[in-house]
Amino acid sequence: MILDGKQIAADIRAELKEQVSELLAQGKRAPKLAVILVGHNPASETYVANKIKACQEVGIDAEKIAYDETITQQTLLTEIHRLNNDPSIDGFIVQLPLPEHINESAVLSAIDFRKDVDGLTPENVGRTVQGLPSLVSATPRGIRELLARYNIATEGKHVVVIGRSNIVGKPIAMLLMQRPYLSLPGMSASSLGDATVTICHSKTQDLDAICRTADIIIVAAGSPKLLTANMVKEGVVVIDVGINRVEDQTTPRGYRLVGDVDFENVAPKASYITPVPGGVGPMTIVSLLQNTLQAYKENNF
Ligand code: NAD
Ligand code: L34
Repeated sequence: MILDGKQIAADIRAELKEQVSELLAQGKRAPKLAVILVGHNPASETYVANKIKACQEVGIDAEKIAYDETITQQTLLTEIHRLNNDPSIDGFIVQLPLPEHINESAVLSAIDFRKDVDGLTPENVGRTVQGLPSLVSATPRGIRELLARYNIATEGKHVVVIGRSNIVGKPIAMLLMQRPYLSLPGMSASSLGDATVTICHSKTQDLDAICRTADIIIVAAGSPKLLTANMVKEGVVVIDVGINRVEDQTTPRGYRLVGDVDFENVAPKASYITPVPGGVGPMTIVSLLQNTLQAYKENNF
């Protein structure tokens, strides 16, 4: 069965739209998100455009703040401090990747954790690890929501995560291994967690054998067809986070998007599987909107 992230994200946007119009009906202002984009990475431009469009659809105000890739780290930090102190902004993100000359962790650490709707500050990551209320990064939040809405239980299951990034691999592993006392505001009632999690990465030995013991596999490696049919057991749940552009002259854009999974051959063995596009990507975007509404409600700037 296909895990239809595109449809679930549309359902959640409709729910968010109702919640925002309720706020407006009460005479409150709309929530507001700001997105900082540095440089002209075509993929980043698409993702940011999708984020702004989704905000507009649900009635969240959105502002894009674009800089040339020559921006200095100091100018970027000054802008972050301005957003931290601007009471009209409920949350903001810095779209990654940043140019080489900018220290990513210095930039992320400068964000006020109460406005960190990407959940990437050390404060929010630490709070998530300790099971305290926090803003959880968008992609892991979206994956968890997708599993919840399809009633896919994780308790006692062996989850294999391929990839150890701060933005996906580490936080999704942490969320799924936890006791499910951490329930996010605005999330489905069914809480997920209590899984046995194995995190794999580029130095992992015998990835194939580890994957064959998995009930659920989450792949976030950025490598087309990394997960093949011989690596999965019958009935596996597969979450494909990868977004790769492969050249394809038969398409108008000259490329098509593929994930990290050999979808055609893995899908027949899977009980559930996400497509690319239309799986985790749209869930990432809608989770950012949920985080923005959460920040708006928790803070009274
Ligand atoms: P990354 O690109 O920073 O790092 C890749 C990770 O995969 C590393 O930890 C590496 O050790 C591991 N890896 C690479 N090749 C491997 C292999 N052959 N075997 C085992 N492990 C391997 O990670 P990221 O930022 O999480 O991005 C991963 C992919 O997910 C990219 O394609 C990215 O575009 C995509 N992504 C998608 C979304 C979404 O919303 N759909 C969100 C974030 C990232
Ligand atoms: N700070 N940087 C920060 N936060 C994030 O959450 C991200 N990410 C990742 C890259 N850098 C970031 C995103 O937003 C990846 N990502 C993202 C967002 C949206 C989509 C994919 C990745 C998305 O909309 N995917 C569509 C297809 C889009 C297309 O046509 O290219 C999909 O259906 O998968």
